[in-house]
Amino acid sequence: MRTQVAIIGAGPAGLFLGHVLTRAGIDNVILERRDASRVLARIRAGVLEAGSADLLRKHGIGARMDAEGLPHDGFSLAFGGRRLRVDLRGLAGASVVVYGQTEITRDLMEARAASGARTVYGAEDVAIEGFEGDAPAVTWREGGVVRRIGCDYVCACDGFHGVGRASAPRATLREHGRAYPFGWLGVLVDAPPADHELLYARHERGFALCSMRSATRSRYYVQVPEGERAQDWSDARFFDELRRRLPDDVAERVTPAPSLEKSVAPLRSFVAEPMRFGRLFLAGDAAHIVPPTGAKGLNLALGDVHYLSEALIARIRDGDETGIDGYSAKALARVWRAERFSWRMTGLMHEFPDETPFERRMKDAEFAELEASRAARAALAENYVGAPL
Ligand code: FAS
Ligand code: PHB
Repeated sequence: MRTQVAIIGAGPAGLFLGHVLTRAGIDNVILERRDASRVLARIRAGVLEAGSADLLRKHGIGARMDAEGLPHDGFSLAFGGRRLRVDLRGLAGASVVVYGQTEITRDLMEARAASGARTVYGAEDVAIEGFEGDAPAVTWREGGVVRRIGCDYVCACDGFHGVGRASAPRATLREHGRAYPFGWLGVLVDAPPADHELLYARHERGFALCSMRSATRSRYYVQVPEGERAQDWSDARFFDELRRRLPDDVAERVTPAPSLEKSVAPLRSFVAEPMRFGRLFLAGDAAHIVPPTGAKGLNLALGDVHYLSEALIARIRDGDETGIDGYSAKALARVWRAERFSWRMTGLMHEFPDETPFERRMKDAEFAELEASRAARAALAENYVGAPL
């Protein structure tokens, strides 16, 4: 078998890349380890930057987002009994769209099925070969049979634990990052949100986040110690802890309901450099991870795909190599800016077990700075709505 671009991973990065390449007439095959229902069952990101929403519209995949997504002009921070609204529209001239990653994945899966482009679900033991030469190939096991597909380029959109970064030459690959001593326990419930906008709350018991998926479906998170297991948390225990961390008026508006999904996400900051190794490219979580406090993970993945798809189209269609030669540096510039913002928001809003009294006072002072300075709030707003592509 042969294709022009082999894509590993059918999460949002892989599906969006396949979508854009197919619309450009470039043949591509996606190889996904899990089945489609497992991919759709994951509850992940909820906030789209304005630039990401524009990307989806530009590539004809934004109709349901525009019909069902919730535009948000701001969000709030709660801190030591005080509350501060960050006016995104007024401070940064842009909004964000609340539209679940699951829905984007569903829209992309439907578009791909309609296009007839090939996706192999249940592809086991995917391996990449020859990417340092000019004839790369990908192999996998399907129904016990080893398959092989030759290609011109391989794009690893296979997440943090994927085979793409693991295949990169150790002598070239540089990895940076840290794990945080806590995670996020998240629940999804069919109940109206506690508020019409998102609320990020810092409390001495730990961080909490009130988010949503629609006017009737809410998404809540509480910070939990690393290693915590979702099965150790009943719904009642979760909502009791959530309410203890929220301002009283918000806590009263939280409507407990049976959890449709409950999971713990470990938090880490991570960047792999470079994002290109010969004819192998990394995109999305395969190359970088941010703590979800800044709502950047999915948006970075879509931004990588924007740069990578433009580069591959220019190379394959016009023989122009400047895009693929510049992909890694261009994507990483945006990645590092989001990494810093996500790391800073995580530091400000979470309780760290080994925090000193001085560090706590520095956080109090940073919140006071946000209250006192429009410029400080504008800088936060600019980062939250996202850097221009
Ligand atoms: P993904 O991990 O989504 O997709 C990679 C795909 O590759 C998967 O389908 C996987 O099955 C497949 N794959 C892996 N290895 C493979 C192999 N060897 N062969 C074939 N296929 C393989 N971001 C936010 O903004 N807000 C959040 O609240 C948030 N919560 C998150 C919670 C969790 C538990 C995780 C892990 C991430 C969360 N993120 C969040 C970040 C998340 O949204 C990612 O940024 C987003 O899924 C990135 O998309 P992809 O790069 O496509 O990676
Ligand atoms: C979500 O709704 O899942 C969500 C929203 C904002 C974040 C993280 C997660 O920063």
